[in-house]
Order: sequence, then structure tokens, then C-alpha cells
Amino acid sequence: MKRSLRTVLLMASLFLVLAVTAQEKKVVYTCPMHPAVQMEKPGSCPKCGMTLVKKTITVKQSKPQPQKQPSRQPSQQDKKEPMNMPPTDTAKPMNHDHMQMDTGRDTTKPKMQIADTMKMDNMDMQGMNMNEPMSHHMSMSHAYSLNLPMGRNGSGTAWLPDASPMYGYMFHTPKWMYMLHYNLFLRYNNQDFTAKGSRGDSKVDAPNFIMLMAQHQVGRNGLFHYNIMSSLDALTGSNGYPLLFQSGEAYKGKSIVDRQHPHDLFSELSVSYSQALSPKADVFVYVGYPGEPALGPVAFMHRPSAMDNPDAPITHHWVDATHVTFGVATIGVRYGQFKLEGSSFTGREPDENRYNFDKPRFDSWSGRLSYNPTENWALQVSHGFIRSPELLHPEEDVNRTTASAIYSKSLSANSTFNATALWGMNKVKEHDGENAVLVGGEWRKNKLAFHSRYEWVQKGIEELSLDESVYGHDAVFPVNAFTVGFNYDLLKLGGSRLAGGGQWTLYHADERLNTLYGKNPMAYEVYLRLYPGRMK
Ligand SMILES: [Cu+2]
Repeated sequence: MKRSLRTVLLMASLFLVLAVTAQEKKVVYTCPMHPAVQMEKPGSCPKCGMTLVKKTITVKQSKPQPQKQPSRQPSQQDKKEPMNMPPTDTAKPMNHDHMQMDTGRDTTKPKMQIADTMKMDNMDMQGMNMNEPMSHHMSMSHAYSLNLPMGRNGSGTAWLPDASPMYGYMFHTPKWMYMLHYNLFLRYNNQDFTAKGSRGDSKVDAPNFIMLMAQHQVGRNGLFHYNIMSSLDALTGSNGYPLLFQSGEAYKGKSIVDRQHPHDLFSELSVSYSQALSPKADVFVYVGYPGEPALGPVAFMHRPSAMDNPDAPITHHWVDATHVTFGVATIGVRYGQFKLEGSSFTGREPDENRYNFDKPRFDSWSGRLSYNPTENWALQVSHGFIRSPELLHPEEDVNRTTASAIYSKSLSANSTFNATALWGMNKVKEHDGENAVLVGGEWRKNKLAFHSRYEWVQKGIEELSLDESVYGHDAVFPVNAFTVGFNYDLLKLGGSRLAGGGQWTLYHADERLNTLYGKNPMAYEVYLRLYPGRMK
């Protein structure tokens, strides 16, 4: 009895102590160039590398009154507590202006806790939004680093430039930050519309994907993240959509040629944990089933230079086709603007059943070195050994090497320029390496965007399903594809944009292929596109 009374008293006094608003002085280390950077320990700025200077600030640590249930910015103590707080605040779109992330431009926002606490305190002192959950002042960091900006998020663990425009919604519960991103096309596509050859086709379809990212800080330096990416591509046909000279994967015992395969219902289900060793260094693990190994640049549909283009690149299986792999484990380390990663993954491409989970094999590996020299650039080189990727050629293993540069620049408040240049090479034993090059860009101003893409790729007789007795076993055919297109925002639907767009493609291939494809076949497509507005 006595004991429990004492416990109650102790609890009550503890509560009282916590309930009063305490002010305390705190020494922080801040960057002369980037005042938002506030660290607890001396060091250098994660943004510019300058030596941090000592500064004393007043931090008010307020605790909510018992009635004032609502969530708040987790303070440092909270973050050490186990996750036992019920999410009183259901997720809702961040529709207040001040909740939207200023991304792209200002990449000087490392997600330091003290800075966050101060933000909350400022709000307290001004008496604003007291009944509103305060956790919306929590800012979202990069998916695999507490000390990198979220603009660097790409696909898998790959990096985009920090200045990349971000299209999506952010929302939150007290402990979790979420971001939702999607791209949905409804289109008419006609490949070889002048009917010069026999390999073209036309179709009405709807390439699409939706991606949900969630993250939660663990303790002071840990970050848990999960990613769900889903696509209903297969609803409009399990054999994919017409795309001249495209190759990769199989359907009903035949290689998919001159079509782009649909993506799986679950293209990514991944979890990761990152630990910040210092503001400049992180280590992380990433596991996906399915997921994306550290091979190639950010997958095509997540590159800002190509979001208006519904077509997969015909270089896809030379560079980034492993973005949907059933079974991936990656470990990585970041130091400053460099990142080194290694993956073990399943070499076999997804099978034609787009709704199931394929067998994980972990028979392949890859390594990637990434470097973002400025906020505008993301560079990488990578190499992978892919065991038996094609169901129909199980004896063939592929060595893939890639290098890429992605560029993003904000030209004005509503204008961006994004570009990608990449090279990939597939090397199969006893065959010459087959190379692929892609250069593409998008320029956007207000509602209007123009995009363009040029590709050159060497395709062999297997990839194009050609008759070996006619062309020879080792024949390789250079193929060129050049696309120009536009996208115009017609309507704002809440936070989303409904756009109309179109594009035209000119192909130029080895003349030995003219009997099949015709000389310089052309394609066009027109579409409606639904996508989230830009976060800024
Ligand atoms: Cu793909």
C-alpha cells in the first residue's frame, strides 16, 4: 500500500516537473553560412563543410497539459522513449502553406533535433496553432540519412540531385512522416503510325505507379524507413504496351519484343535502417522483397527529366531494369557527398504473373559508388553480376556496368530544368559487350513542360527475336530513338494536377532491319496525366 502510494506521489511530482515549462540554455554549433545547421558537437557543416562555430541559445522545453492531448514535435526525451504513444492524429494531407516543404532550393536543412525543437518553441511563444498538432513542423529528411535533404530521394537507395523538384504529398502522425507520390497516364499510343514495318502496334492503356514512403526517427541518430511501390500496369495487358525496339522479360514462353513489360503489382516493399555516425557519415541497411539493388541510376520513372514521358527507355534492360527484383539486401556507407553500397539480390527478372511474389534467390551482386558534388548533380558508377536474368536464356549471366549523371536546376520559382545522361553495358560470356546511351531532359515553366530523349543502344538477335540463320548468331544492331514531347497542366484537382500531353518518336536502326521495321519508323502518343503538384 505504502509503496504504491509512494509510486503515485513520485509519478505525480515527476509529472508536475515535466508539466512546467522549463527554459534552458544550450550550446550549439552552427554554420556561419547555413544557420539552420545546429549541432550538439563541434564539427563541420554537412552542407558546405565549413567549421561550425559555438553559439549559446535558449531552448524552451514545454510539455503538454494533460487535457492538451495533441501530438507535438517529439523532443529529445520523447525520441528516446519507446513508441507507446497512440497516434492521436490521423494522417492528413499537408494543406497548409507552411507545412509544405521548401525543397529544391534550400538544401541547407539538415534534420537536426535542436533546430526542430526551436521551431516548435517559436510557435509556442507566438501562441500560434496551440491546438494543432505540432508535429507538422517536423521536417522529413532523406530516406537513408537524417542529415541529407529529402530532395535527394530517388528510387531504391539511389540518389537524385538535392535540387530535384519533388512532386508529392507529405503527411504525418506524431511519430511518422509520410510521402505519397504517383504518376498515372491514360493514353493512346501508336508505334509505327505510318505502317512502314510489321512490328508496330497501337493501344490505349494506362501506365501508372503509386509510391508511399514512411519514416520514423529512432533515438537520436537512427532512422527507420519503409517504401511501398505499386503498379496496376498489368490491368491493361499482361504483355505490356507497344514500344518499338524494346526488349526484356518474357510472356507465354516468348520474349517480350517491341513492347514494354508491365511492372508488378508490388514493385517495391522495402525497409531500411540508417544510423548517423556523425553529421557527415551514415551507415544503412536496406532490404526489399521486392526492391531495387545498388545498380544503375534512379529508375527511369523517378527521374525528374522523364516524368512526363510515359515510355520506358529502350535502354532499360542495359541500365536500370533491376529496379524490380524479388529479394534484395543492400548495405551502404555515406561519407560527406560520397556513398558506397553493395547489394546481394535475385538475378532472375520478375515472371509474367504480375500479382505474385517470385522466389528470392540472392544469387547476384552489385556495387555502386555515388557522388553528389553540388546540389545540382547526382553521379554514380556501378557494376553488377546478374545470374540468369532471362527465363528463356537461363544459361546466360550478365555483367552490367553503368555510369550516369543526373542534373537538376531551378531556373526561377516556377521553372526547372532536369537532365539525365547515362551509359550502360551488358556483357554476356563469349559475346561482345552491348552498349546503351541515353541523354534526356525536361524544361518546365509554370504549367508547360517540354521533354526530349535520345537513346542509342546495341541490340542482339535474341533481344529483337531475330532469325539466327538470317542474321548470324553474333549480329548486333545499333538502334537510335529520338523523342520530343510536351505536357500542359489543364486542371488543379486538389493537390493534384491533370495534364494533357503528347510526344513523337523517330527511330533509326541498322538498315538490315528495314524489312521488319521499315526505314525510320515513327511513333506518337497522346495522353492525360494525373500527378501530384510540386512541393515547395
Ligand atoms: Cu522496369
